[in-house]
Amino acid sequence: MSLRTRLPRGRTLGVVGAVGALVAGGLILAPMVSASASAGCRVNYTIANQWPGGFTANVAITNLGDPVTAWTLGFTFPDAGQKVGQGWSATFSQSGSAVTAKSLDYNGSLATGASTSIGFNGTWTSADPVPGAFTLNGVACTGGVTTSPSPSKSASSSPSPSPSTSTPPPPTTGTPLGINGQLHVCGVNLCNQYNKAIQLRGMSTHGIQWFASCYNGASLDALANDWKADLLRIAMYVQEQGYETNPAAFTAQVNSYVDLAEARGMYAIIDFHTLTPGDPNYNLDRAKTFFASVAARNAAKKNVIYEIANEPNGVSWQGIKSYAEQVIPVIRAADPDAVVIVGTRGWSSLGVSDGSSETEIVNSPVNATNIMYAFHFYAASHKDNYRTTVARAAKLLPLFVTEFGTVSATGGGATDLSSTGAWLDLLDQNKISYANWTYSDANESSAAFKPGTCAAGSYTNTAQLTESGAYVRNRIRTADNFPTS
Ligand code: IDC
Repeated sequence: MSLRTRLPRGRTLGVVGAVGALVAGGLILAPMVSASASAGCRVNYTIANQWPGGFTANVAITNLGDPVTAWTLGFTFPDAGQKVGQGWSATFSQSGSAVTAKSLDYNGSLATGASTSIGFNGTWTSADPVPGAFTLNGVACTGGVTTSPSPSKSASSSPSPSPSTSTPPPPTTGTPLGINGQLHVCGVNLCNQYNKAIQLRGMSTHGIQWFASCYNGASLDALANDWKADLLRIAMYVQEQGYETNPAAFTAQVNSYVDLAEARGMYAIIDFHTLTPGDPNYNLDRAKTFFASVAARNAAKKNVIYEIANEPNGVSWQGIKSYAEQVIPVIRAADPDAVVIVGTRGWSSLGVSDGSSETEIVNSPVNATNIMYAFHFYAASHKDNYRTTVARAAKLLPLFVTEFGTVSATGGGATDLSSTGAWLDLLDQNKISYANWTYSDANESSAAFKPGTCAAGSYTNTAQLTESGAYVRNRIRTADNFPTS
């Protein structure tokens, strides 16, 4: 087994081995040959959250044996009806009731006594007993398996993707970015630097190739201070006179908006706004070039979230997944800790607009950690059957509503504020973050401002708001109350 091949690594085997074995609980079979390793582990398996049909499990692993540079955790569910869905901080696979979780590059090295945390969302038919037969690199975890009681549903207890987290200092400023700092995905939620689930609420730009006059210091002051928004989504179309026509200029424009948002304490979603054609693979090479550049340039910033494909359409989930699994490593290579959002089938409808559902994602999630899935709606077009899907999927997948409209899917027509209210209540209840289409003065009812507002620079004049803008601003500007402890 793998331990044998990984040792020794310039250490005094006997001493470390003996210590490891002793800590493991004393039941020692002395090493048979000098080249064999001491192995041992302790596991704390916590059901952090549960709901009808599913649960979130956190698994803390402590290496009680010799240092390892990669590990595989094994365990067995009490019955084969229990399934691992999306996992984080490890690569999970399952065969029957047997599960394995393999370490990733950044958390494979575990010194003697060191711990790391992984987790996953699972499905079950009823709240089953915890799994057993835990092994680390094939050796039974004799150091004990403890379980923690399930906390209340609202408690946020999932681990950070980074293996060792120290408690950050208290917030230094009152901005959304100042309070929340670097974000990460925790279970099905977006979590802040205190590992607490948060919801971000903000606005999407219109196409930045058309509405550049709407994005400047004054308009973003209004978004941060008058709207009290947490978030600006930067919609960089790829076609329709967008990125493909001048990659360098559009990359620079996006970066300048990231900086404007950061200076005002707001998060920025860099949206690779693919729309027509709908298969993101058409733009795969452009996406790699673009994201390599913006991820390297913005790696040190804490306010950037990457959205790799706006609205895939006319493409299967497998096609989207393949695209994501090629673009995400490009981002991670430059900016390892940023959250990445993946568009979903049927114009980011979780497949519903194609007659499918979230099940295809749950059954075949993108093989990456620290990611979320996009859901979009237009309130006058997408109603109860979409809401039912989101309410169900929110328990299984980390969702981010990176775009929604109060109007029809054309971006025009009458506002439907009753449907919009039902949607935003659902998102609030599930702490699903959102951005509204659009913070612009486009001549269409989805725009927040009346035509001419951007030329006049009158962003804080509420008489300039459209019906949609007035409604969404009222929803967004209510207090966030971001949790810090
Ligand atoms: C719309 C704009 C409209 C523009 C059109 C084509 O509002 O002015 O002419 O795109 O580029 C989406 C897309 C978003 C659409 C929006 C409204 O992500 O690009 O913007 N919409 O149709 N998905 C569903 C609706």
